[in-house]
Amino acid sequence: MSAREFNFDGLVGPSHNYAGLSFGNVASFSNVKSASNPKQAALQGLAKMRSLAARGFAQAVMPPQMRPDFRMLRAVGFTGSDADVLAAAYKASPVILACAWSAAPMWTANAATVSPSADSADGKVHFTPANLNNKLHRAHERRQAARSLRAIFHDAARFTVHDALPSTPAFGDEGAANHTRLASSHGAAGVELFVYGRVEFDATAPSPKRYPARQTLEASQAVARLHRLDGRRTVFAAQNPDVIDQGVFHNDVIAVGNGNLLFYHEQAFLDEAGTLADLRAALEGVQADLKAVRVSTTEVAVADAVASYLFNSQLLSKPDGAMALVIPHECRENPAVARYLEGVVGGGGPIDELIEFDLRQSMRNGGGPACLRLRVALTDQEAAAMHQGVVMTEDLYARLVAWVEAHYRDRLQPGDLADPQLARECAVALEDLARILDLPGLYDLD
Ligand code: SUG
Repeated sequence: MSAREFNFDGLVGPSHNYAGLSFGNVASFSNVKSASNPKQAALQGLAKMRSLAARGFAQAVMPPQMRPDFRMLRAVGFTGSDADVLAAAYKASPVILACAWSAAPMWTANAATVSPSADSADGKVHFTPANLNNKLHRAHERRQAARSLRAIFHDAARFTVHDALPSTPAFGDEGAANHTRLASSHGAAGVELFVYGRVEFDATAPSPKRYPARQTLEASQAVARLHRLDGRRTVFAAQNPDVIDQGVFHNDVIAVGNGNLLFYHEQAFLDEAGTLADLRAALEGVQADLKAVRVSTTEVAVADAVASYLFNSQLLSKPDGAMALVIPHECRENPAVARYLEGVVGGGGPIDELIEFDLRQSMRNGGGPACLRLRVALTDQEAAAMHQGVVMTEDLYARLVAWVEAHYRDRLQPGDLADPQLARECAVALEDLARILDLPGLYDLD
């Protein structure tokens, strides 16, 4: 069946800031409390969307979430008017206040796990919003993530948006950042690879020592069940705990797949040979061959992969069958990675083009090109059935740039998060955005 992969990029929200909230994410910790530029962040993300859409790649936008999350602040005991709540939270716990303001929903690879209709037993596209249990600033994203997905994929005959998994450590789920689909084409039945960092109910399973493993095997298995995947075409692989301890907090920081290609670092998996063998065996069932592009530690050290986000790139299928690799500027600035990439293009391999973007505002919080997008493979009929107001066009791009210019600040520092005026600006901006995207009920404004 003819299908395309839509990339839903997160539109960076007006409260983008550096609060150092993600223990285990090196960039988030290194840039804590530096000043951010939300306007530039949003424009950088929009420039990427526009450019890929102009190249003919199917591109859509995922709206930001309403911040601050007053519901969360009130649930933990801050009372009074909105201004009182902000002042009290700032005084008692600036870090909780920062969590309520976080613009982290911009990294839509963590919004949900998505299985296309070609993979599910009921022929529907399945979405499970990630519960993001591991971090307070992300654990409150699931509500609006489900609401936004249901607004966009409202046709229940074709799409199922599940509730997030139970919010408990056993089911820690980070969405598509730990999930890759391999198939001969976007419309063909494929193999879904779920990568987990720890096993809740097996104390003997290896787990990281320094940084948290955010995804559990139990969560990955639950998502596969919900999505009605075929066990013969589903692979569960353990992430190498040593790389989690080196800052690889999601598998998409060290591996990426597209089509039948898996581009990965030799240290990505706990059992490299076993993972590849499982993928090969599963792919045989759909008459596809695995193409594995393995990067060795001598070519690129894990620290360089983490600093440059080489693997947090997007692999995009082009009409001629080759693939483009979408990378951040940081890849060119890292000597080992730049050297490696010189050999990739023109080397006769499946990747014949590099597309580079300036995403520094996001990168400083540990979010690269692949973090910023949620992949949704859709048949032509499914694409026609989703809400059209989020599809990136030149017209939508122009309207969103004007919207950002009108509503966003170009500098935010920690102290600004106590400012009730900023909260009002964000609310006005998002209400206006809902109109632009033609999604009037997008936000729950009670
Ligand atoms: O969850 N950073 C995000 C980055 C998410 C990247 N996503 C993928 N790899 N798919 C995180 O660690 C930093 C927020 C702060 O520190 O203010 C943050 O949440």
